[in-house]
Amino acid sequence: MSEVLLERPAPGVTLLRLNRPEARNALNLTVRQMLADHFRTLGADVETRCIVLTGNAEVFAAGADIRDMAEATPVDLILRNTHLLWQAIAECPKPIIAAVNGYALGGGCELAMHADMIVAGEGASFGQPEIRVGIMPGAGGTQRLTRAVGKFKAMKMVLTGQPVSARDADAMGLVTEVVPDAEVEDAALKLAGQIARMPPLAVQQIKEVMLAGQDAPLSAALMLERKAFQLLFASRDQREGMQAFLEKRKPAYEGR
Ligand code: CO8
Repeated sequence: MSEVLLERPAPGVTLLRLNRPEARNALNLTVRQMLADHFRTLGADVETRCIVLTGNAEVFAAGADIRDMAEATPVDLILRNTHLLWQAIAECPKPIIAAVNGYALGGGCELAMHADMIVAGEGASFGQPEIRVGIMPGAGGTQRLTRAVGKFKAMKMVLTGQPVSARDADAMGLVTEVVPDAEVEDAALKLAGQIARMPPLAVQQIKEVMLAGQDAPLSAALMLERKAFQLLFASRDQREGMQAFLEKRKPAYEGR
């Protein structure tokens, strides 16, 4: 069976399920290539309005596959070009929700942080344990984590490798919401369904501006926001959304 399963649980919602339980969903090169391919395809798929990425009830992902790396040389790592695979996820224009049960460690935590929202089960844990196997995070763990939770919390996690609980992750701002373990997938799908019913052009502009704005000076970020805001007034969905409000009816968005 495939190591990444694709399901379409509801209109507009696509679910990607990591499926390597025997290796705790460790992200081997095949899985990372499959994820990149899926995210590239779904980014251009009109039927997909929101993507949910999940693992299983015990583990989201236990990191990069240590067997793939144990004997690797720096040249092997350069030639693998895996940053291009991560980039395919980071550049996906559709909102991504990580639904996390159990461990999200190392590359697994970094994968969750590629998402736009994280729904975590009460028993989930997040960590960057790379230091415990002699290395350091290599897919954004030193950077995305610091941006999410601040230097002082991130340093402790990365320098000790000690994971944090879902509750602590929530308090730090690393997750969107914490729900009972058995409800993680449903909560993520419900959130995805809500987003899937929103006007797609507005969704796309919001994601693009929020992510690009994070890396820009405030003045440039505000300009990006202003331009995107103005651009949406060229869409039929802007007319429809506002007319529907004024006519006290539900909007019927077309995505144009
Ligand atoms: N890689 C390869 N195999 C793994 C991994 C992994 N990351 N994690 C678990 N496995 C395998 C085990 O080797 C074991 O295999 P086998 O049955 O053949 O012996 C099987 O999964 C089950 O593992 P455990 O018996 O350890 O299962 P437990 O439920 O007792 O524990 C844990 C689960 C806590 C998740 C534990 O397996 C663990 O600590 N795993 C390693 C976590 C870790 O160190 N992750 C960081 C990896 S390094 C990394 O992610 C670098 C990212 C860099 C970005 C990528 C740039 C290229």
